[in-house]
This record gives sequence, structure tokens and C-alpha cells, in this order.
Amino acid sequence: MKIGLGFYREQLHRDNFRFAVQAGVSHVVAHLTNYFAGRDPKIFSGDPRQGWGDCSSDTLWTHDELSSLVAALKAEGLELAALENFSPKFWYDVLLDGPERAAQIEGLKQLIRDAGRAGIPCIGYNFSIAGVYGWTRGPYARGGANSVGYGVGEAETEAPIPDGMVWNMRYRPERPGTAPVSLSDDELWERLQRFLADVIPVAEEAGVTLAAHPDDPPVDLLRGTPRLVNRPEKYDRLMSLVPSPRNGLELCLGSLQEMPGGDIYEHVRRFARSGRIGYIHFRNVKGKVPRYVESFVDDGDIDMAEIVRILRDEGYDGVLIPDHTPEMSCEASWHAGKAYALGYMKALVQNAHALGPQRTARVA
Ligand SMILES: [Mn+2]
Repeated sequence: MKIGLGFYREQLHRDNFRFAVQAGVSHVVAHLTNYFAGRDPKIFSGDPRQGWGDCSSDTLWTHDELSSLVAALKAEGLELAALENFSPKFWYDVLLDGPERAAQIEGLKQLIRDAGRAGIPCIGYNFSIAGVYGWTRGPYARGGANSVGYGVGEAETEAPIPDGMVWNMRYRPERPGTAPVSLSDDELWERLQRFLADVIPVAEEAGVTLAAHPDDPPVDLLRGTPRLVNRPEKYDRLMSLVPSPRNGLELCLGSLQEMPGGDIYEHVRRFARSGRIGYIHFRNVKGKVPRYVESFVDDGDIDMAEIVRILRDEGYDGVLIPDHTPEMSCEASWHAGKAYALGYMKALVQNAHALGPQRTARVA
């Protein structure tokens, strides 16, 4: 197993690459979407008419841009494990089944080919209309650390998605008087099926795995729109739509644990055994929908040591990244939170490998 770290676009610079290496990281996951566009990244729920930010000026990432990033990381001894998320600008009409769909699919195919040529083995995506929405931020984690909660605090979860927005970002100005987005669960799955049928053959040729993140939050309905992977079994459905090793999972342990029902350990074992995990979001949480809070990695409902033993036993050799972490009370709250999670992860992985492959007691 490999330890990785995710960076947002504005964090992709040499000081952070060295921070990663110092924390025992070998692999980086890069977000190239400019989610926040100069806004405070702590305002996740903010104004429901604005969302996280404006991606309307985003242009398709080029092969040169991707190659330069790969080279800059390599110069510091790091590998680019994956890109995380398409800019909503690239595929809003794939999600909405709109008039630009065909052109946007061609753009995504180009991006997948360019990623493959640049040596990037994976692209994570989240097939969602409402995206990440309805959280609050507060002192929810141990010691009053600032963290994320759902169903706690005053959050807006019902406001319809304004015209010109998808994935909680604005891709063009609002046209007044346009009806809010509405679609059925079946329509959402049909759109996913068409997307996968279009892009997975290209991903196979390019040597790039497309890895699906589950819904965050994994509720049934958000802003009047259905959710896709809000139960562990829906990951199985997603994989069965196109049975290719390139149709993979961005396995988020936090989102999986937040879902109602089921035993996360058996689900993780099954997904690892399928060989379809692109990479793993290694985070912890307390509670499930309709109420949960994100916790420090060692302080939630998931026994993370057990997860690592299962991954080891199933021969998972991919990347784990911390995903969200509570912010620690100091000048470098983001870095301290990540360093804490990374040290814990590194110890679990080293310990599991030192003990060698063995079936865990939980299986019996
Ligand atoms: Mn995640």
C-alpha cells in the first residue's frame, strides 16, 4: 500500500511537495478544478445561489499542463497517482443531458487520452447533480477541532439548484425564469450508463482508470435531485454497468461509513477483492446519515487498523490518501491535520505489512 496526499490547485507547489515527502508520502492526487476561485474555501455551504465557486472560465487541461505537473512532482520524488474530479465546466451537460453533451464527451475523451500520455493512471470523478452540499463546519472533532458535519448546525439542503449551476458550482450566468433541474433516479443511472459506455473504451486504450466517488453526503435526495451511490450495493451496480477494470472506484471510507446499514469491513473486502479500486479516501466519521460528523482518523466509528488488515489480506497495492481532515488549532491548521493523519496511516500500513498476510479474526 502506498501513502498519498491530495492537493487543491493552489496547493500544487514545491513547498507542499516537500511537506508531502517529509510526511512519508510517495503519491499525490491533484485537484485541478479551481473550486474556490479566490473565495474562502471554508465557506462550503454559504450562499445556495453561488455554491463553492465559479468554473465558467475553465478550459480543458492540456497535455502540456499535465506533463509539467508530473515532471514537477517527479523532481521532488513524487508520483502523480490521479487527478480528482473533472471541472463541472467540462461535463455539465453530460450530467444534465443537455445540448453540449456530445461535444463535452469528446472533450473528456481527449482529457483521458492526454492524462494517459502524461503517465497519469487514474481520474477520480463524482457523477452527481447536486454535488457536495448541505454540510456545516464547526468544532465537531476531538478537542473542538474544526470539522464538517451533516445534520448538525443550520444547513440549507432543500433549495433548488439555480440555473447555470451543477455540482455546487456555477458554469455559466443564471438565465432568469429557467425551471430548476429535475430528474428521476432511473434517468440519473441511465446518464451514468451512457457516460461509461462512451468513455471507458477510451480509458482502456489510454491506460487510465476512471474511479467513481460515492455521494457526499449519501442522502436519498439533495436539492430535489436523486443521488447515485448512496448505498454500498450501488457501487456494485456501477461496476456491473461496464465490466472493465478501467471502470473503477474512488473508495471513500468516510462516505461508505455514513451510509445506512451494512458492515463496512465486508464491503471493503469485496471491493478490494474485485481489483477495481482506483484509490482510497482514508478518513473516519462518527454517525451516519441523517446525522454525522467527520472525525480524526483514529477517533471515528471505523476501525481503520482493521481496514488496513483487510486491504493487505486482499492484496490491495494502491494509494491511500487522507481525504478531509479536521483542522488542528495552530497557524498551519491544514498541514497539521494532514501530517497527523499521514503519520497514523503510515504506522498502520507498516505494522500490517510487518505482521504479514493473514486472515483476520473478523472473517471467522
Ligand atoms: Mn471522499
